[in-house]
Amino acid sequence: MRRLILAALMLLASALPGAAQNTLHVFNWSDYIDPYMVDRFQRETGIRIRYDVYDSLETLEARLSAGRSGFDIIVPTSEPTFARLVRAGALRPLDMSLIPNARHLDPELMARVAAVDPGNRHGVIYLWGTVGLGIRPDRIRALAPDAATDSLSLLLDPANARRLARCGIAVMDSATDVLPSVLRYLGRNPDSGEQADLRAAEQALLAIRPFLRAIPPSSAIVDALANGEICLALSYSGDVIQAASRAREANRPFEIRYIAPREGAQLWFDMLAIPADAPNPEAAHRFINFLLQPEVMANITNHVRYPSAVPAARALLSPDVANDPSVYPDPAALAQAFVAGTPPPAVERARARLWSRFKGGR
Ligand code: N2P
Repeated sequence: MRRLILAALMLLASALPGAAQNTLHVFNWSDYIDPYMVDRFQRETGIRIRYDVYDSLETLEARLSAGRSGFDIIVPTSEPTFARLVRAGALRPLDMSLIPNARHLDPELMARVAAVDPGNRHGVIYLWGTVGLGIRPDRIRALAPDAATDSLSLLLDPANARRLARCGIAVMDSATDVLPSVLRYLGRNPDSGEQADLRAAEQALLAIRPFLRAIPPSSAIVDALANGEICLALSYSGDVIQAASRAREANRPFEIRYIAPREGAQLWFDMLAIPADAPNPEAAHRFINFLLQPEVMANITNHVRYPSAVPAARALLSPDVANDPSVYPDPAALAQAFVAGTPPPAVERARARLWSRFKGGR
């Protein structure tokens, strides 16, 4: 009898618009939204957002593979993570009738991610960007005056790294988002799983390892650059541009600049997606639809300095963001850019091992 009453009560609770029904659990990259937009969604809908962050695809994948994540919204990069989730059936197909604002999306950009998600059924682009260098031009001019500042050689030529070690160098902690750029710099296939290529990448990384101050989570690089603790970093475009604006706001006596390497920057697209087992898919759809409003997207880009896939948002940006040439990469940089693929599991494991040897400096 007790058990029956309990079952009846539970049934009742799930039918009521109770706590679980009214909560949306978001798992997003750090520094990747305008917090006022989170508040606004909560106020407009009465849905409470529980917001957690990660700062690498490795962390996101680990949390998801543990199972039953409880997340309603995740923001995986189209390749490799989103592609893997689509293939594994781990995402819920989107109900486009609940996302009328998807009409604002740039069809050309959406076509690019359809390569891994036929028909764009499981995700829409949130923000996009590149992987490149954050630099402090004043320190680099002083310590390595002859070094090219538009090339990954600033970091990966050991002669440069040796000279710049004094002002602080950091490489974000992510095999997935660093190795493709290293391979590309070496003139190799960025997706390669060939032993010879991986060995070459490892050697290149080990050769600069003694000169690195840190291999921190990507989220730590923003402040380290803005505070002047480091003068060179490999990280995500918008994170560096956020650092530049934080340095300006704090009246630092130096400038931070973002460099998309001339060897070709890795271009990536981050997707809004709903896990197949999301507890609150209805709220997740509402959130996606909310985010895709041009005015909301403009606020987000103003705040995080990453471009969106909503062209109408561009006219609504604040002038300093709209006029910053590094926020929306110019056509020349885009033509040079490459998109990384989705390495098979064995290659992924070899890369992870390479990365831990690099971190350990052996
Ligand atoms: C934000 C990181 C950007 C996402 N801190 C990289 N795909």
